[in-house]
Amino acid sequence: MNNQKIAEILNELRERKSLIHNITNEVVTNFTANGLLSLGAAPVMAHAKEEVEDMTSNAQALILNIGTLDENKVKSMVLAGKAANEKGIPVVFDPVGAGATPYRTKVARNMMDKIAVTVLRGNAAEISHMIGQQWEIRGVEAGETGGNKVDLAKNAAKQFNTTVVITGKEDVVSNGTSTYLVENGHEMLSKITGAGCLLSAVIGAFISTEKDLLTGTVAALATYGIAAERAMTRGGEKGPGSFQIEFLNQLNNINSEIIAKHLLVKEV
Ligand code: ATP
Ligand code: TZP
Ligand code: MG
Ligand code: MG
Repeated sequence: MNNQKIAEILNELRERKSLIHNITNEVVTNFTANGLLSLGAAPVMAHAKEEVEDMTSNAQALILNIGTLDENKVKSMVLAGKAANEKGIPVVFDPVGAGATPYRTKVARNMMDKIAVTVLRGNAAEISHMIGQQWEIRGVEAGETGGNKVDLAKNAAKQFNTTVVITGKEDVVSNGTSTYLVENGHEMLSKITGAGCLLSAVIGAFISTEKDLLTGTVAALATYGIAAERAMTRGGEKGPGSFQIEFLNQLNNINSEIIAKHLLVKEV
């Protein structure tokens, strides 16, 4: 993975101002929209069953996030997901809290049956519960790591026949055959709500312009992590409140020179 390629994808999504349709949770809606705008994409939030298919059809990526789920939202997600599949629009699925309750786990697994998900992104606990393992989860947060994240990502990618991202201190991306580790990021991201949810939307923005899913996904993770590192030396170190604001600034400011200096990606 080279920094030139990452910069190219970022420039293209900015030029194109990719429209990202989010059906997401009530906690992170505003932060996700602001994060996508800062990066250079165009967010839209819409979840009414009467309009989701039309909205998705006009978008360059669809993000499905079950953070605050209910039956209506789940129905809308399936409708939108099917519309995206028909039109060849990439779908990112964030199974927030899978494993925390049986309902969430069931909905998350059903989603993988009903929709062709392009990229599945979660913390290690969520992904483990999706494939029948039970790593510790507390609400929407992963507990202590319950095993090898590289193996977990590979297994999930094979089982679902898709690209899987597991985030945490290091991020793992696997399609079951090739696997990458992205070491950019900062633990302050775990002190603000929605860091994972916004990342899922950012992955959608990157794969809206890059058809090679491993490349697009790794590019998204590295860009996001480097923006967080930069935020921590420009005011974010004061605490989570300042960090959240400065992180948005750095998603806006990040460019090819900054990426070239800080990129930490390896194939494993
Ligand atoms: P959780 O609720 O368990 O925190 P999440 O859905 O919020 O899960 P994270 O795993 O926190 O998602 O990942 C969101 C972003 O935060 C990713 O870019 C990840 O690399 C980064 N991140 C999380 N924890 C750390 C850490 N300890 N060090 C560096 N980066 C981190
Ligand atoms: N509760 C339901 S959804 C949500 C919370 C706290 C936000 C989760 O965001 P993230 O990105 O997984 O930390
Ligand atoms: Mg987090
Ligand atoms: Mg999450």
